Amino acid sequence: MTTGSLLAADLVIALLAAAAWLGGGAASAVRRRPLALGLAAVALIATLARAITITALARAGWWFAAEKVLIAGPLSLAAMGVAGPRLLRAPADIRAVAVPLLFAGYAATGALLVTVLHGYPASAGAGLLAVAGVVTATVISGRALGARPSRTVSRVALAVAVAALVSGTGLAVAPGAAPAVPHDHAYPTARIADEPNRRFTLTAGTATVDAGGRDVAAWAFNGQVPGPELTATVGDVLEVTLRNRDIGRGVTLHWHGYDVPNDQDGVPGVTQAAVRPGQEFVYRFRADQAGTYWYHTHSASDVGVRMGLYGVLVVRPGPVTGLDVTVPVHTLAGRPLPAPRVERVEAGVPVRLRLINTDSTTHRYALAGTAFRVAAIDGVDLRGPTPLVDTAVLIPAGGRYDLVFDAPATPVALFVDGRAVYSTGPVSTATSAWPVLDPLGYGATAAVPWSRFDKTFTLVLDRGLDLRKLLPRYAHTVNGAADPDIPPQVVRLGDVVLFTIVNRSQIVHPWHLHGHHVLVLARDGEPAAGSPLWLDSFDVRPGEVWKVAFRADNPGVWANHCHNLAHADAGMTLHLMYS
Ligand SMILES: [Cu+2]
Repeated sequence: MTTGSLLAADLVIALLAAAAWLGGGAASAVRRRPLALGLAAVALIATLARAITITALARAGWWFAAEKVLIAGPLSLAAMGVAGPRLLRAPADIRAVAVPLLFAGYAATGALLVTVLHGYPASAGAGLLAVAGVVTATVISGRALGARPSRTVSRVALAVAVAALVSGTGLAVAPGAAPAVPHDHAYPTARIADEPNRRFTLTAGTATVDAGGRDVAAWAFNGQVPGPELTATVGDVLEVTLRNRDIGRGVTLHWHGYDVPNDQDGVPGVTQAAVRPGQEFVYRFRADQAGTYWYHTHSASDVGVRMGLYGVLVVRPGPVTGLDVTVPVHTLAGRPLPAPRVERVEAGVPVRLRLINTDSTTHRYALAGTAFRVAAIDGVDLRGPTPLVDTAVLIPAGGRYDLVFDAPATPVALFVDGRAVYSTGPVSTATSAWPVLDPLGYGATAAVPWSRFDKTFTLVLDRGLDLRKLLPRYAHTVNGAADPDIPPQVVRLGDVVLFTIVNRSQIVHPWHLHGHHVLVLARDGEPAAGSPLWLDSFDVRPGEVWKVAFRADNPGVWANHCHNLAHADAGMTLHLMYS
């Protein structure tokens, strides 16, 4: 059983236990004896089963189980201790166990709420708040059912409630002594002085574009979705003038995966001010990395990219040989892009398909009709890629895979989530049952260039209630906090930095660090066993633990966030800062 399914199972069992205790309490209050006893038995079994799931989660990693062991554990023990003996005495009047059963129900509910609303790390405040809630609800129920709670119980309830309030709700991590990320300061640009030889102008504006045969409202660069394809050869100096015609939320250009100098990175409020309607901003950088990349707005990025403000950036090492095709996949107004493309290719021609996922969720790609190799991931060539046949690849949000093959005499077709996107003729192959490539075991290994790390950081990805803003929100959190309250990660130039990224939520988080490619060291304790993987976008699935490392060689303030852009907007963004 994976840790992800254990997390889901634990949640279901916790829900079942809480519902059964509460149902048993309610049934006994109205003297439905068999129903009350039956529900109590279910509750007892579910509570015992939780001991198993919590133990297994603790073995998978303390991050997955901390608040369950420290808060749910004691609350469950109290529930069993109070309700169990009274049930075993089999009282003549079943109503006598109503309050103990309800107490157990409140305890189980409190523990569940701590996991769902608070999560990691466990805090004394959250524990006290849960206990205060349980005691208060029990006292109120007792009064309603005519039981007279002792003065001691009432006093204890009051004391715990006061302690919970005094210690803070614990629903957000205090920012502590970490330095703040500078926002909206003056933005000095140290734009490189070299004379550009590749010039582009991108004008952002509202537009009506064709998406799968239907006109839809979009935000577009130069009136098209995707925007113009920007191409360059290694050594070129690019100059891109961004103009905003009428996008009220502002626009910027972020060069996704391209490790440009910090002041060219296009993060509004951090590396530049957003470009407002009527304004412009000029980006200039040297194309020193070959590979497949893309650009997109980072201003109101969730809605901006979804509405169409993105395009392809390809940097080639030299002149094109053979056929070089870019396939940027996107969902615009619910319709898949690009439109299917069919072209004849002579047998023997070398083909490179540059697959780009510009959506916020994972896509599945299957190339049918030929053997192929994955030549590069996230713009970086793989070492010793071997031929693959009838194998699918999963590309995370923001990620890129380059597939290469020599065109066979028979047609080939690329399917994205079962839809043919590119083909050289008719192909009817069912690809849905194909195995999926695990890039951590693909290609030829090489030694990790570092044996020790100057800085280590752990990022625990979760959900939680964020009360810092005027309106409470159910945020996507890192280490229990949401943007802008997540402390920045401070490194020095030259540091070798290790990230441990833990997903204890129920959803995939495609992780994306700006300005650096990270080397994958291990996933779930298993060392990466294939070609070195230098990634800028990787899916951390529920229950997974990734270890990645990089050398801090690009000074500045860098966004470090989930590339499901709705999650990034809802709190899952922090920053890497050079001291
Ligand atoms: Cu996410």
